[in-house]
Amino acid sequence: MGKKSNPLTRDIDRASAYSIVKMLQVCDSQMFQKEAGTIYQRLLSDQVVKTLMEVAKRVEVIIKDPQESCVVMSGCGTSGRLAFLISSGFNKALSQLNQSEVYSYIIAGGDRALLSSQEAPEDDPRLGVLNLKKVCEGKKRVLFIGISCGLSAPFVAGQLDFCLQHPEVYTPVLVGFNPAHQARDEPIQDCTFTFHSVVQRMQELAKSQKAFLINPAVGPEAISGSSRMKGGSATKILLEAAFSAAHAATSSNTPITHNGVLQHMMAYERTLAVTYSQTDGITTLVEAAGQSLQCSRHVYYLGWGSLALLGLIDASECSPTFGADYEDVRGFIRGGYRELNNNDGPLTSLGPKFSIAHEDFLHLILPCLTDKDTVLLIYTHSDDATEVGNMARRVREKTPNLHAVYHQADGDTAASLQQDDIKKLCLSTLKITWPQEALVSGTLQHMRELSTKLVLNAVSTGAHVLKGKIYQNHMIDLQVTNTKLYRRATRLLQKLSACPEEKCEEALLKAIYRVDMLTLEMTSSDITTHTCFARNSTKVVPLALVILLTGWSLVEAESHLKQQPIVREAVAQWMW
Ligand code: S6P
Repeated sequence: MGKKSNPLTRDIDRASAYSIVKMLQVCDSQMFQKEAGTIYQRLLSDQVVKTLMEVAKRVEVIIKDPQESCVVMSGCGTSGRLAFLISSGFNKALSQLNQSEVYSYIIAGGDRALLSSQEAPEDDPRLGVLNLKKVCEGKKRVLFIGISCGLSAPFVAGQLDFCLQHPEVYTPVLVGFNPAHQARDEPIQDCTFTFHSVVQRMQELAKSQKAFLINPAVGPEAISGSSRMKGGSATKILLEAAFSAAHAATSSNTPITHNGVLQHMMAYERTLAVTYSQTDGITTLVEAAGQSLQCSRHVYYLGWGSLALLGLIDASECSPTFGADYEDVRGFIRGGYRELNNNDGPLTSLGPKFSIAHEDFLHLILPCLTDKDTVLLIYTHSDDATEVGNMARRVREKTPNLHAVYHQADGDTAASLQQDDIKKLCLSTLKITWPQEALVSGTLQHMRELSTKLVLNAVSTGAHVLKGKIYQNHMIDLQVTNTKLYRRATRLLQKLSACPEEKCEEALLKAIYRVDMLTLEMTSSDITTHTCFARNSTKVVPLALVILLTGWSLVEAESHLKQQPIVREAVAQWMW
């Protein structure tokens, strides 16, 4: 998944909002493509389902012995955010049954990374191990689930290596979306292992079920490397299928079966169909958000319950993915940190981007809201409709550019009366109706969450594409703040300029250090030093590309880029 660009979206940068949504639909449906014709496992492959069953059995044992054991999920960026979302949901489900919570999450960079981009800790395997030891203190049995979509994060590799060294306590599971042989083989500073070598050791142990690998192919991302999209969705699908089976086994004595796990996963396939059957509604949202971003205004997600979390997550990903400012797309959750219930509690003191409650929106944002901003209400029929209505009215006083994403259960007429009032206040309402059977099978929440994720990913991706942030299907203005991103930037420069690797890296360094002549100190520093320095530089990759294509000096390149900040146009102009 990591390095390939998806041929389906090669021209996404020049597509209309409607075509963008259609392309995303085709990309997402690749997740459920069957194995035929490929040698790689897919999401619904027998082997994947079998492994999920084994993992579910381990989780079942842990739920029955919560004092001495736990399930830990860990990842960087989106993978860590998904670890948080999933652990929150399943812990809540356990509490509702008066059972002890068994799930914990680790996100590289700590809780601040749930809401902001912290790319550097991804490179630190030791930090991963420290975090893991802390979470597992006193536990005798730990099911560790490391999530790295590209099988690449050193933070996770360190944790898996630690588990492999302590098999008496830890059983490692790896979730990712690359074939094992494509795991990253780049040396990790001060370590004897690479991600690839860890995967090889796990493959050996997997034969005796002492380790588990869950790595189906899901097809390349619509925007190259944007694993927040399919990577995140597939992570959610796989882990929820396994945990749901474990919960059903403990609470209602339903045995963990192949068919049970498969059926749960297929409910997500239906989720895609239900969601994308609303292409027109999603297109309207993409257009509205695109227009807001195009005129440097903002998009706000106001959500209730766990769906609000998906808004927070989607918004926080815009800055690392599109080089956006945190104010461009923002999420707010009813109940703020109380509802979030994260490890470290309220993070408000860390700065304005950590204000996430609806009250914060009312105090900080509402007074300056204009009709160029787009506001999205995200809620379900079980949320307090009076409250949603009040919020809608407050927003409506400032702007008509208010939209709703509303999930209702089939045949739920009681809720629809109040819903009508809200609908009248909104410019558009994306109404997603779920069949009653989803209510019964307990998959409703998971389906609504995935559906919301797909819609919001489409809105923020589509809006940034319309803003001109993408070239073909590559994000050019990516941050270069860890080794993965540094390598990606170099590859991208090679691809777009056709210059040799060495020259591309040289241009990249010039743009990072903002000089025309690199000093020996700069060229002899390691990648970590470069990526640390790059934290304070902007437009690094576009600048490097302009330098490569035109031979201009840094100052010249900077001034041209200022005149034409839309990277798509800028690049097109220099390339032909
Ligand atoms: C990707 C996102 C990143 C990744 C992170 C972890 O859209 O912006 O933050 O989630 O780099 O990647 P991986 O491959 O280890 O899951």
